[in-house]
Amino acid sequence: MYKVLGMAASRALRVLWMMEELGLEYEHLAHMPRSKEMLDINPSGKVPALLVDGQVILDSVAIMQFLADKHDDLTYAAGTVKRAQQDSFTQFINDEIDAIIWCAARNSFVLPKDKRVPEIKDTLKWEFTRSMDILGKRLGDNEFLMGDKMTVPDILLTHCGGWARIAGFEIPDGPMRAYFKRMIARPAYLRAFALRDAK
Ligand SMILES: N[C@@H](CCC(=O)N[C@@H](CS)C(=O)NCC(=O)O)C(=O)O
Repeated sequence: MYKVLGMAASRALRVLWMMEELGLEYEHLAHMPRSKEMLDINPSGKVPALLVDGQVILDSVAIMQFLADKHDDLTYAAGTVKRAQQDSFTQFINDEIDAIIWCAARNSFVLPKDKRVPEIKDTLKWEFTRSMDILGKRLGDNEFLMGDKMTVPDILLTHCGGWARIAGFEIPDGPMRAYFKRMIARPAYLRAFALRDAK
């Protein structure tokens, strides 16, 4: 059985949501970042990690894409143009959304106090709005980023949207706000989100 390591109030939520969308059996071990359990399998101590067949996979996007490929769902097949377009969303979201919110978090509470540059947050908010605008244009009238089919970057982006709101970033009114509202109403998301309260 799959084991998902990492507390749900973290990027582990992406993996838990993926498990729920795919209807997979898994065990959730809600370890904290930098806990002994995480440091034992990941020198950075970061979450999430997936244990499968006695092997460790690190990084939420690698885990999500592995599960999608393995179970042939929520993805286009490798080597197709559609898959390249799907991956282009994944890369954009990692570069232009996740990286921005993560930079804000690092400069708020992750880095040692004397290494933080709190003034950077205004620039990050400006960049975030610009990224949302670009994604809104790419989304257009589609239900999902890739059109009618939900894929890995939808989970990545929706997770980032919730994280951004908690971190004080404004989701501009318009297509992206409506998209996030639709996505977080999905039963699989709600089941994964409820794991945030689990011990
Ligand atoms: N790119 C990695 C980032 C993992 C990451 O930074 N996780 C955070 C929690 S969401 C963490 O463990 N932070 C602890 C630290 O930076 O020391 C992924 O997507 O899994």
